[in-house]
Amino acid sequence: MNFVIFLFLLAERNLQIWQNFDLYYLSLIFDDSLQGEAVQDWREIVTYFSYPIRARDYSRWPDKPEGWIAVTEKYSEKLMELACQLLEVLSEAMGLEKEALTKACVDMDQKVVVNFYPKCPQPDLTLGLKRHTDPGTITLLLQDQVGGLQATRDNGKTWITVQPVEGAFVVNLGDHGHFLSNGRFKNADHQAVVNSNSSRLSIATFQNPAPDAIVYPLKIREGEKAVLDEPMTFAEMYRRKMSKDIELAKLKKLAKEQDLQAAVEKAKLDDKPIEQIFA
Ligand SMILES: O=C(O)CCC(=O)C(=O)O
Ligand SMILES: [Fe+2]
Repeated sequence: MNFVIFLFLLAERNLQIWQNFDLYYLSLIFDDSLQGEAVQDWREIVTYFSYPIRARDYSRWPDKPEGWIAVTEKYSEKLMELACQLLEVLSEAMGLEKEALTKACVDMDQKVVVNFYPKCPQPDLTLGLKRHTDPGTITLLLQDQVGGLQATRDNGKTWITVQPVEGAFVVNLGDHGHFLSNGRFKNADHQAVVNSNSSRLSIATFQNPAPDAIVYPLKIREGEKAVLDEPMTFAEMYRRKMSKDIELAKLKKLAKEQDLQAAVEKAKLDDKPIEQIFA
């Protein structure tokens, strides 16, 4: 069975798979979804770590439906190979030896996230997944034919829909890839929109460096400034990103509350009944 259909059936039927995940996974989900946000993402996810193999905890992998583990193992292995090949090409494009980027990852981690975006009755009011950049080195995304992924190159002025292509992966560079290339390879902002006609499924495979891998540009060309002030571990880079994102989310929430408060105050002055403000 086609892997996407396989996963799609799982998600569509909302099978026991969700129940097989325990608190450990739930905490990861909450870690990813920025608790400070005023609006939550319109998506459900299943996530697991597939590399390094020694860190796999099969007791936490779902055993239903039959075949899940074997298909998932194969998929993870093939995607690890593909990601390493892509990193070789990118290393060469930077004028470095083929292994430069994979070596900088020390021992590459892989995390697979299955995103399920249910149909949304009012898609204009929400997003399946809010605007973000991926933190890791490179991401390979498989999406079904529904479409909803958008990316921007101009800081959000124009969003481009990434049309699904049957059998093709969307490849995007994460923050780590951006830093290692000294900003030559962009970590494009992206988001996922939802729609009222169909649910949507995508599978993101994140290739990340080991937590203690050092993050710093591998090559700084003449006349360029380093995009980072100092080398740091990937764990530290991730921690800083998360705290910045949480701060931003809190500020957005506050601004929204203040807008609401201002509207209430104004309505009081205009003597408008409160029900009309929220109508
Ligand atoms: O579902 C998509 O199209 C985007 C998923 C994504 O960006 C992510 O999981 O980080
Ligand atoms: Fe992403």
